[in-house]
Amino acid sequence: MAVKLHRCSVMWLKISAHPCWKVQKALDDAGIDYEVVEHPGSRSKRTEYIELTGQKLLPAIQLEDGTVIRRQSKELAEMIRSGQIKSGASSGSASAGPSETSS
Ligand SMILES: N[C@@H](CCC(=O)N[C@@H](CS)C(=O)NCC(=O)O)C(=O)O
Repeated sequence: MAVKLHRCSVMWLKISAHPCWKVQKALDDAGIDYEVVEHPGSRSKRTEYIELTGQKLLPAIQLEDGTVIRRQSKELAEMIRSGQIKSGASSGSASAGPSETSS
C-alpha cells in the first residue's frame, strides 16, 4: 500500500501556486509512490475528507498507517523533500504533529 495524497479535483492546474500540485510535484520529485484521492473543488462537498480529517482544506498526506498529515502545502512539500515523509515501510517515520485547523 502506498501513501495517499488527498487533493482537489483541479488536476490540470500544474503551477507552483496551486497547493495540491505543489505537494504532488514534491512527491513526484522525491520518487515516492502514492495514490491520489481526489476530492471536490468545493469545500462544502468534501464530506468524506471532512469525516476522515475533521478539516476542509486540501492537500493532505495519509501515511500507510492511516495517519493524516495536514499542514500548509509549503510545509508538506518541505517535509517530503527533507525525507520526513517517505514511501514504503519507513513512511511511518513522519510525525503527524498537531493538526491544522481549517477556516
Ligand atoms: N494555504 C493553504 C491553502 C490550501 C488551499 O487553498 N487548498 C485548496 C485546494 S488546492 C482548497 O482546499 N480550496 C478550497 C477552499 O479554499 O475553499 C495551503 O497552502 O495548504
